[in-house]
Amino acid sequence: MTNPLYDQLFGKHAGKQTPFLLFRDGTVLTHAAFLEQAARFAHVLTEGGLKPGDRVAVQVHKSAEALALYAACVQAGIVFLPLNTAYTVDELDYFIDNSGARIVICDDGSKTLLQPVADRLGAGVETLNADGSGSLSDRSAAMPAHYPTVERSADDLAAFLYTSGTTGRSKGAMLTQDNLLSNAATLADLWRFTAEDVLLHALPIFHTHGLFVATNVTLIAGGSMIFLPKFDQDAVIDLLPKATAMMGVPTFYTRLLGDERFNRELTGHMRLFVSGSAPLLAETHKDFEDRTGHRILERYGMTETNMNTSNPYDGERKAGTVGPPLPGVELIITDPDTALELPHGDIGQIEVRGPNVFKGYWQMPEKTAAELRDNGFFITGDLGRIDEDGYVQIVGRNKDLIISGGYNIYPKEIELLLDEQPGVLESAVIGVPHADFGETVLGVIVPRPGETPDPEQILQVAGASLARFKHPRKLVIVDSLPRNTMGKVQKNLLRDAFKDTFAAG
Ligand code: MCA
Ligand code: AMP
Repeated sequence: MTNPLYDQLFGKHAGKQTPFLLFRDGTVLTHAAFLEQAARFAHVLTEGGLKPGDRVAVQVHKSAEALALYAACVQAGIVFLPLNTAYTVDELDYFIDNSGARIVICDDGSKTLLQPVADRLGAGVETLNADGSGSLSDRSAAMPAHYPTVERSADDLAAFLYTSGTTGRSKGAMLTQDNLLSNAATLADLWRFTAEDVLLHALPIFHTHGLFVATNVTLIAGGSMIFLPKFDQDAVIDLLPKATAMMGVPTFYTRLLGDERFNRELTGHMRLFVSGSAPLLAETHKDFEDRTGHRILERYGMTETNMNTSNPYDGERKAGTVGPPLPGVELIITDPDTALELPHGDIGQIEVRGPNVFKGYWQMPEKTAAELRDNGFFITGDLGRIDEDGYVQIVGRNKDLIISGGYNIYPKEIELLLDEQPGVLESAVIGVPHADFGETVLGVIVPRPGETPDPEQILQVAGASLARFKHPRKLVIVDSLPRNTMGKVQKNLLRDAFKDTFAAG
């Protein structure tokens, strides 16, 4: 085998005239046509001087071509670095610089802003638009539809995904071919994916869930995907009759439950609904079953580890749990202070080890050492327990993280920005319950003595440098922040004080 990830996900479908991507307008892209486009892109990238192991930073809208670019990188041994389309130029500057990406691929609309950043950092720029047009596609048109797959081993890097941290600086999680491949194989088997499956794909493809779980699982099984540019309720309801399975964040399911067209009749033929990326309320699990007769299958993962646990396909899918560890994955509960394993049933920090666990953070050995133990266990930062049936329950987080609609937001990054604003002495950013997004961002500000910060103006400044989903939905001004005897801000008290701010959505 020359390139295990390419061979298992893509190569084995070469020449197949079977449907791979289905679109709302009825268009179908076959496996063969998809792979030919990928091969053409691989030629453009390597003729542009990229070598195996080089990084390509990609901030493009979801499209067949965007996915073909991922396949092209795998085939050419290039490290694929997908970036949230909501990121601002300031945010992208950091990712391009930190990763040392040799080329940036964005849409024509972002090129003017990104070109100077790329020039300063010595990277090239190509464009790829939502409709598949752009300089990358133009250049690819003249390229051969076959590309000699570059040899890679299971331990070679396949992708970087940036994940924020408690210090506010994002870290590039280095994922190997085997991290992705082993997880895709395990999940496809566990969730019984076959070539007959049609996955309704409404997730973004710049994160683990939409790219490595949804797409890789479908590809390894040889199935097809109804490929929606984003979650659009009408489109999902229109197309569900053609699908066999769907994966989503809890917001997808709460939104669908708010629509009376989403009922037993519409979903009766479906084989599977999977949820992850954020906690699914037991209440949503129950409402979903009452409405459709389906029990959502909840699983638990992270950027650094892909998926760790899953409720079973057959057998009890327990609401409020994320199921037992996946085959091949070890999961232990440890004491955060002593790092010792806790007795069965106790609450502690969740640690995982297995072929799914990443190689470390790019050029950050201290951060890697702090989270990835020498014995191979990764400290997830989640708190949980294992119940009497071996199912994992996540009960909280030992890390300061907000999850809004499935997107992760690290308060520190926002606090650093708020603290710099005129009239602000200090700030605390917290997550508070939100009916649609699960949690949303609230900023708490303490003014400098005698000064009156202007929340409107502060929100405007934040808007210029932070992705929209990270913006505080509200800023409140308080006299002081509650602190414990060690001087640490007691965010739990703030969360409690402001828990009803958005309770009604
Ligand atoms: C959009 N907005 C958001 C979010 N999404 N704000 C906070 N949190 C969000 N998640 C902004 C929009 O810019 C817009 O701002 C306003 O909120 C409302 O937009 P709306 O149209 O309602 O939102 P949407 O475009 O429908 O998007 C909501 C969404 C989307 C469908 C839930 O966020 C989504 O697809 N989330 C999935 C994220 C995901 O794939 N996570 C997996 C990460 P304005 O109105 O001001 O313009 S991987 C992971 O976590 C691990 C590994 C795992 O286990 O899977
Ligand atoms: P990310 O940084 O995007 O990799 O997000 C990973 C985090 O999402 C995990 O550490 C958990 O805190 C959270 N997460 C993922 N799936 C679930 C789930 N099913 N239930 C609760 N939290 C989850």
